[in-house]
Amino acid sequence: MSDAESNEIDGEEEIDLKALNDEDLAAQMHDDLYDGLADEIAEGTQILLDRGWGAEKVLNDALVEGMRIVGIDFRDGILFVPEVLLSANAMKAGMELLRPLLAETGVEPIGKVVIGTVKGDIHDIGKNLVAMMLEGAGFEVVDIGINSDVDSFLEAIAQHKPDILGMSALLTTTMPYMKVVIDTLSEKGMRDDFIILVGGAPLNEEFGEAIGADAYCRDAAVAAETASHLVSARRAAA
Ligand code: B1M
Repeated sequence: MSDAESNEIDGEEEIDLKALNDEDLAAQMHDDLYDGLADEIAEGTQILLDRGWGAEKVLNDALVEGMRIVGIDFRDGILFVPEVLLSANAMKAGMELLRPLLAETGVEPIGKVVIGTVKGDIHDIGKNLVAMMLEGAGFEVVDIGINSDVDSFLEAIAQHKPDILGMSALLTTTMPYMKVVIDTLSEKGMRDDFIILVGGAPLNEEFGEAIGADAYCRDAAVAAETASHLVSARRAAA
């Protein structure tokens, strides 16, 4: 790295993000996410946008990829909860800048979604991204947050009368709770009142089918596509 790109301040290396080319900047953002540097992530995100990167490219290549690396070291016991919380906070600083771009839509809502992370689970980055992309696809989104139990879902459904119910789970221990919600809806005779979409890193298509969801969505883009497709299909069939 040249002197123009880095300075030594109080023994800490200060990097001029603007002086980096796109590839080095994305790599630097992976490091900054790892180190939980929210200001640097916001700055890097803005620089990439200013250079003409699309919001989805910034999201996937700079932020999600950085979080993937964090996840590996978290799994391997190299990073711990407090450090990963800082990474999550930094990721959110970048996502805040992307939010208006991902959620940009000038049209009337094409449907309503109630979404939440299920009981026992406090991971919300993926859910928040899904909510943003659904908004971008033209849905009105009611986000009921993390650690949501059956009653919270039922309350939100009664209040908002959504077309779609979305559930997120990031832990193998919390994903079975999605079935608890779906079974409760079935018992109450409400299961077919809306489309149910599920997602989260430990899930797969078979799991989605086994618990009686309408679809498993691998990522936020697939969630937005699937939501639009299933809502149109349901309206056409009505
Ligand atoms: Co946690 N954590 N965590 N964690 N954490 C994972 C999930 C883990 C895989 C890490 C690892 O071991 N490699 C592991 C789970 C293992 C397992 O069960 N299979 C794990 C663990 C074990 C834990 C704790 C138990 C650790 C501990 O305390 N010992 C603990 C549990 C807390 C709890 O929930 N009760 C815990 C805590 C935390 C933090 C609080 C520190 C923090 C969360 C902060 C926050 O979310 N605000 C955290 C984080 C950040 C992670 C990792 C590193 C990153 C998750 C993330 O944000 N990914 C994660 C490792 C990993 O996944 N690589 C890990 C980025 C995000 C964009 O992707 O969430 O997958 P993702 O969302 C995607 C798709 O999955 C999909 O679309 C999204 C966008 O494309 N999607 C949906 C998600 N939800 C959807 C819903 C839909 C559709 C699609 O509905 C329609």
